[in-house]
Amino acid sequence: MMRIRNIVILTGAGISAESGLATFRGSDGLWEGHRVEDVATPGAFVADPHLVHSFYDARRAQLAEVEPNKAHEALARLDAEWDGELLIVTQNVDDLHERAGAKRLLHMHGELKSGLCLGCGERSPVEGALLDYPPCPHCEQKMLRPDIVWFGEIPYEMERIETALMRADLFVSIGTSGAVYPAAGFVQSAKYRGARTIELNLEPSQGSIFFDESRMGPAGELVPALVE
Ligand code: BV8
Repeated sequence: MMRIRNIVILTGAGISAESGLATFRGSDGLWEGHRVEDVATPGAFVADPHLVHSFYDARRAQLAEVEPNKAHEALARLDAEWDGELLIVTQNVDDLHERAGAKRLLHMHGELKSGLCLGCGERSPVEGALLDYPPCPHCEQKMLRPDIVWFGEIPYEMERIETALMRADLFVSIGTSGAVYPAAGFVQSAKYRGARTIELNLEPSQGSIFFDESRMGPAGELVPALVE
């Protein structure tokens, strides 16, 4: 058995499902209420900023009503105890990983609790609604947009992710459908480097064929079992 030193973990909406946050493509999917084109593209924001702010303001407000689940807590324990390299790359924009205590964490698609100023380009923490048009703390202009990576926009920290994937001995994908790139391609990069690849999901993802092992079931059970 190859010695495992460096781990990359990719998480998607499925890891937050048991906390009560809707996934995107399930029957209760977030996109159900809104067509993707309506809310998660720069064009949508230009066309109807009120709709897009309302969509993200509602999701930001919901964070106060949910808690991290056993899967988030297990990853935070791994983060605290693992003496090799570890990077948790989340596609999620919720704050459940950090609230569970994860430190070596990266939000590649941005965060609900962050705003991006269209005036000065600076990011800043956001707690309340952006529909109230709060002033940017850096430049005072009232031009904050959700700090979310929309379709057609470049995900955050891609170089850092690619470097971690090139060094990984183990790649674990948790609760993602494998529908969105470049995240859906990470398993192939890890495999190319010779990493062991494991998928934990409720059902096979679109990239299941690339994984050495697929374990089907709820993240709240599978992730603690993997970490223990
Ligand atoms: C980019 C915003 C260039 C935040 C999101 C044609 C072919 C290939 C690619 C493209 C193409 N046309 C366009 C593209 C590129 C495009 C893309 O991939 N489109 C897709 C639709 C084809 N990608 C982009 O535009 C990206 N940018 O490519 O830039 C570039 C790239 C690299 C370097 C330089 C330049 C930007 C994509 C980001 C879009 N933003 N979200 C928000 O609003 O929340 S995407 C959104 O969907 C999420 O953020 C998430 O990342 C993504 C996937 O969702 P999942 O997390 O997987 O959730 P989903 O509901 O789909 O699945 C949940 C899974 O969990 C299911 O499998 C389910 O079975 C499982 N599950 C449920 N419950 C549980 C569970 N598992 C375990 N336990 C449970 N209890």
